[in-house]
Amino acid sequence: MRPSRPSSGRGEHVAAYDAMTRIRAFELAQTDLWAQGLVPGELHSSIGEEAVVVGVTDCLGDGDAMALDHRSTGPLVARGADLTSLLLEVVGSERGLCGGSGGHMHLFAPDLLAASDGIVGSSGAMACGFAVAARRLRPGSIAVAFFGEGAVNQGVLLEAWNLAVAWRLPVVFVCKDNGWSITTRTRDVTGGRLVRRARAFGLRTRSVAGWDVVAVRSAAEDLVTRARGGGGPGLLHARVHRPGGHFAGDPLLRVLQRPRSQVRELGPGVWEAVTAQPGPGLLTRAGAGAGLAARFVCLAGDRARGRRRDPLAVARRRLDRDTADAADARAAAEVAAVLGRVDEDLRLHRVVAGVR
Ligand SMILES: Cc1ncc(C[n+]2csc(CCOP(=O)(O)OP(=O)(O)O)c2C)c(N)n1
Ligand SMILES: [Mg+2]
Repeated sequence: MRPSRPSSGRGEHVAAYDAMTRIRAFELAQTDLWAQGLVPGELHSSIGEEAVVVGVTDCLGDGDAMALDHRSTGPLVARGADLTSLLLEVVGSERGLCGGSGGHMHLFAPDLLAASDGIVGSSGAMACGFAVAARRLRPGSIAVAFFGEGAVNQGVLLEAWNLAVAWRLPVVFVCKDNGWSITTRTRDVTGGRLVRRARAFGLRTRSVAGWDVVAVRSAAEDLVTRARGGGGPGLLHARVHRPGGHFAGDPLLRVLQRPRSQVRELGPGVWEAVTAQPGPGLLTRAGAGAGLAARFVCLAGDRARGRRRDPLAVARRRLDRDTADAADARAAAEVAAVLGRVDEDLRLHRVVAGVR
């Protein structure tokens, strides 16, 4: 996939790449901590969504608000949240952004007008709230809502779309569509077309390849400018590929990546479930098995296509290698320094997790 024709100057390409590689470095660091057992609970990474995050947040200014979903660290990094306090929050430290009570899914940064929530679809309603407040307190400001495509089947999001149109709220809804809702293919549980559904509500819509930051930025700018000027809300639909799957340790990916060990581990349980009596008939069981197999075929296809959909690789093609390498090195150094600062807080975690 070739990047679309750059609509901006070289400086902007460098700045966008800088922002994306910072997010990637931060996300990789927290994924690594999770793998060491140092992050409590699940970890949903935004790796693969960097172009959407940067393309959209680039259009925001002071006074604009962000309502975020369960992949909220990327947008907060992009908007300038303090990385140390963010990482401390992710590991559950009292010194973290929310005193360690939120974790990575419930991050609040009042100074950035940003709030995240793990309830799928809730960011739409939160964004409407932010937009009503903006209209009264910060005229000319807008709110954006980030969510996955699975959220379009949540009533709360549809209510938010309706209210945003009825009240002409300054909101831009940003749907990051990876095609999956955990282990369910979203199209298997979705009637009609997502973008047409949004249009039926009266939202202005734009669809983009979410791995191309230039394309995302241009589409986002159109919707943001319109919303800011009182023209009404919009939906940005961005296709994305997330190589890490739903969350760190994604079971579907584990099976795909390490089939032998996983078959050994999961095989007996699956066999027991298939043969358990009483239960559904043979045909139903065979159908369920075929459905599972089809899901893996689909996932393997997604991953093959996904290799061309890495936002950083796409953005790199607009830069010379030295410039991109220098940006990667700056991001790695910044995140290494942050890791150094949280190290003290991780000592107890290491003892509990039994790692040195
Ligand atoms: C209301 C609600 N139902 C179910 C869940 C459990 N859940 C967490 S993430 C998720 C899938 C979301 O899929 P999508 O919206 O496409 O976002 P993605 O994870 O792909 O970014 C589900 C069902 C939840 N958090 N909230
Ligand atoms: Mg999804």
